[in-house]
Amino acid sequence: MNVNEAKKKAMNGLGLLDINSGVYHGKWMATEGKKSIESVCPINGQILGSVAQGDADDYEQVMAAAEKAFKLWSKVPPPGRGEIAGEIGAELSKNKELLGLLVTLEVGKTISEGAGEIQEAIDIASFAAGLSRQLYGLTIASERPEHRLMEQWHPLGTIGVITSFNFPAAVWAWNALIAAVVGDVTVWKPSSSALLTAVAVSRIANKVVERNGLPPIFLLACGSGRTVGNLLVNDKRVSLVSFTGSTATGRSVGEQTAARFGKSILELGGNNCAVITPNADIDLAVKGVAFGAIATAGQRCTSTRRALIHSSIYDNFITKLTDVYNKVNIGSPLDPSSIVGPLVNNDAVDNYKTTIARAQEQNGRILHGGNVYKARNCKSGCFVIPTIIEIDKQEGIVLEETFAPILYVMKYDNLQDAVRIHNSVPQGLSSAIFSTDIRETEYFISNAGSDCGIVNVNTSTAGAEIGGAFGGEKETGGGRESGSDAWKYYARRQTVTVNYGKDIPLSQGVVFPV
Ligand code: UN1
Repeated sequence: MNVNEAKKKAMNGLGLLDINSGVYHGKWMATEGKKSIESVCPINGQILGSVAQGDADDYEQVMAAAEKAFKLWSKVPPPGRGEIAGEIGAELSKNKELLGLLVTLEVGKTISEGAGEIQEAIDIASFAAGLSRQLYGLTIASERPEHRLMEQWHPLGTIGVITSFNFPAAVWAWNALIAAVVGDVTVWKPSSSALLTAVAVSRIANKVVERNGLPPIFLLACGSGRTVGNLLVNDKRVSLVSFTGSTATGRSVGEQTAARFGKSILELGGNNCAVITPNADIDLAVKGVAFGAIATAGQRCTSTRRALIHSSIYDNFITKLTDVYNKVNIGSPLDPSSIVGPLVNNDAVDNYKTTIARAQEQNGRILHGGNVYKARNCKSGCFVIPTIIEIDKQEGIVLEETFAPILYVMKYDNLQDAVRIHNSVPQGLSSAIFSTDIRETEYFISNAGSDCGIVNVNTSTAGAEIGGAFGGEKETGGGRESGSDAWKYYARRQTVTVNYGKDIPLSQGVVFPV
């Protein structure tokens, strides 16, 4: 399939137009007179369509609708909310192929990864549906006679969800569907590089809401970070801001939200490392590292950016890894044989080049790649060759996250050293150890081991399942989303004490004789 055919199929199938409304507040904002942003296909630079942007007035309308919707939605019993999440999952399933194709066209993921992205949203929908019947609180033993102590979880209100281009549907679903079953409403500000996907997903979710006669609980506010983004972050009506993006922007989102005593979930940069010990199943480790470093052209928060390899197996591992890199097909992600699609835009290509130049200045030796790539029938110039750079010292550019397929490889001699190097970066999202020795793997997942929010044994740093809590430590921001009990971030905990006796005994033995 070429871009034109795919564009026709996805845009027609999903009912997308040349100019689409990017604001939903119970109805779709009229597009006339609004500034619109073009969605550019990173495969060949073709314009896919445009999305009209909201301004400060549109934002106000969205917020007013959100506040009204919350009053009604929070009264719906959670299992009823779960049914809506389930129905959205079913609608996403029906449109999985088309939505996946749109993701491929808009951000350049392979067909398989585009479909996987939508599957991730479908999975979270069924998780949220089940969760809606499991929003448990505790009952705690009271120290006072005839007293009951317990905790319950109430919805927060309006949640701002600011997402990045690289998971343009799944990360919305992680936040919006979990928040919805908790009883919240969400205002989504998607990345300007993935606006059509946001519009398509929002339409599907809102059709379900509308046909059930419910108020608008999934609001959309496409607009620039400077207007809509800033308004959301600084708005006291927004109880929680969930932000996915760079550490630099996330730092300021966190500070501004905290300054108004708002809550935030920050999913920021990763600098994920795989440790390969002498006891590793080398072929499995090679596959795990290659997938982590190359998939999504290295544009996942969880992409493998560093590999620490024991010196006794280093040469063998590198030979096998470069063999895999040599066989990897770079080209249009619409072609099922391509494993590496384009980077999202030309800025990303510039970052790739600058990072490689800086690594070389630091005596990094290129073992594979190092250059942009001219893919057949692809005119965008966004294609790059997955790159392996050997380094001796972890410093400078290696401490930074570059959203590109660049893997730094290093040697180590003992596992304690490897863990020290592994942890000596500012970020703390995902990590992996490849070893068949239980002592090594248990050490790595112990408190003395990886300091990341996610740790993997014999599998890649990338590709987390939705059932676990997703997020990381240090400059990754500390937030948790998706599975496990991450729903608690979207709720306010209330401790309840009930006295059912005829006296009023005080805690801590305090006497108050009145
Ligand atoms: C991200 O890159 O922001 O674990 C999310 C993974 C995906 C999610 C990544 N399930 O790679």
